[in-house]
Amino acid sequence: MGIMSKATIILGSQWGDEGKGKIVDLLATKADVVCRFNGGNNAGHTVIANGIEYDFHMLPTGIINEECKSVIGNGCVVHLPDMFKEIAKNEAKGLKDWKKRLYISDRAHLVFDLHQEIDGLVEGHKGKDNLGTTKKGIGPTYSSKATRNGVRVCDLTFDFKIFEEKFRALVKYNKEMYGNLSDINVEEELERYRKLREEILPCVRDVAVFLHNEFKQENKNIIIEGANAAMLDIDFGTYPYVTSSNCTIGGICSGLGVQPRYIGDVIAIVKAYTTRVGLGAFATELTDEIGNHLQTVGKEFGVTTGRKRRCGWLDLVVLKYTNMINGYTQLAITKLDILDRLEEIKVGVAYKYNGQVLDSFPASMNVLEHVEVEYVTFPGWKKSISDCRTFDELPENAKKYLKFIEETLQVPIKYIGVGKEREAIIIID
Ligand code: 2SA
Ligand code: GDP
Ligand code: MG
Repeated sequence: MGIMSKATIILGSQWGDEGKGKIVDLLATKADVVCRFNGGNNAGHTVIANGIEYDFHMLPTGIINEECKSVIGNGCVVHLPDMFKEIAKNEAKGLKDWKKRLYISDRAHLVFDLHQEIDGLVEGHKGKDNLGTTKKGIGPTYSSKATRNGVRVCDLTFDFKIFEEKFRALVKYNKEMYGNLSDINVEEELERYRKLREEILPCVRDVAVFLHNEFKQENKNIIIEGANAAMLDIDFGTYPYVTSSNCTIGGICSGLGVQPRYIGDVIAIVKAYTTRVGLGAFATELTDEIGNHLQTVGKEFGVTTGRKRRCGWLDLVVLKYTNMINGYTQLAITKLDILDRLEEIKVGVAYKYNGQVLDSFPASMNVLEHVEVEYVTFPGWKKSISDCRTFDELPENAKKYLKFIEETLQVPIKYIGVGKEREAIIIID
């Protein structure tokens, strides 16, 4: 097969916000390339580097490393005005020369303001059955892609006349589909995009070709960063309470044009408990004071919308299922420190429905909403682990908790997060 490099994959293994940003950042300090393959600025990845807190939504987390190329793949959807706001915010924190190292796929689809408005209209129309989306226009843009009237980055950069035609057609179609869509000043919008075009021109390329050439070389350090998470995957997640992209392993090949043979380690980012933002069934959810404790101590608020995240016990049924789909080779357990003060800690190990243990994760939300969870209970360690930097330094009860996760999933733990800062991590060799 000749010389080649393989990518390290970072995937959310639960419902998102597991702390992917922090682990990507850790690996990105030595990376040549960091890629996003799915989603848009619905994602919110927090990184605390050199005392500065960054939150990335559309930009790959690698963007703060000046030696690293950051790639937005064809599987992503991009709202350019929001991306420039994100860039400006990060420039104020010291981000420099991003134009030289941000590569945007010419095949990525553009999110327009009208998609964001439609997101709100659809949610409003669903009333109490809404999904709790981020209202960033993600679903409507992937809908435009699937109905084949979406507008891609290449339409904007190749010839503005083509963009103009496609944009006018998109507005007309959606005005017809959504009678209460507000009036769009098409001429103003076109003017705005004429300027944005100039800004992004240096960044746009066929990123599949770029990546293919990188992979063909030896010793290239390539990180692929998942946005959202397995249980939000449009195919394998808790449909319809999901996002509109493939957040699981298959999304990498289709969202970047990467061959399966270039996939190396697959790191599952696993929060030591479970959170979910937005609506949908959540079997191990805690609506009591322990749930409130996790929410408060874990500062569980959405990075994009500021919404409170729902909290619950770790769910190994979810993790076994997402491991089956993604094939994890390493685990990164994050936010273990948030469990420091608990008397006891539970872990969901099986779902029962109508008195029978289920042998797979239910596809139907009607089943999931009514499962009974079987738990294993562990004693808490009741002391701070924030200063621990080796596995041996952890309290015995914390070690037992971690070993149980590792043994159940049969995947080794490589990283343990003990605080939010970059250095608050245990790395197991
Ligand atoms: P969307 O906007 O169409 O993708 O929403 C569909 C569902 O996907 C969930 N979703 C998320 N869940 C966790 N984290 C996300 N990113 C932000 C964060 C969320 C925030 O990092 O905190 O700030 O609220 C994210 N993005 C989408 C969403 O809640 C819906 O359930
Ligand atoms: P992502 O979407 O998976 O990148 O995660 P988010 O950034 O949305 O949410 C994770 C939150 O947990 C952020 O505020 C991180 O700073 C924080 N965090 C990550 N790892 C740890 C950890 O090990 N301990 C603590 N206390 N916080 C962490
Ligand atoms: Mg997040």
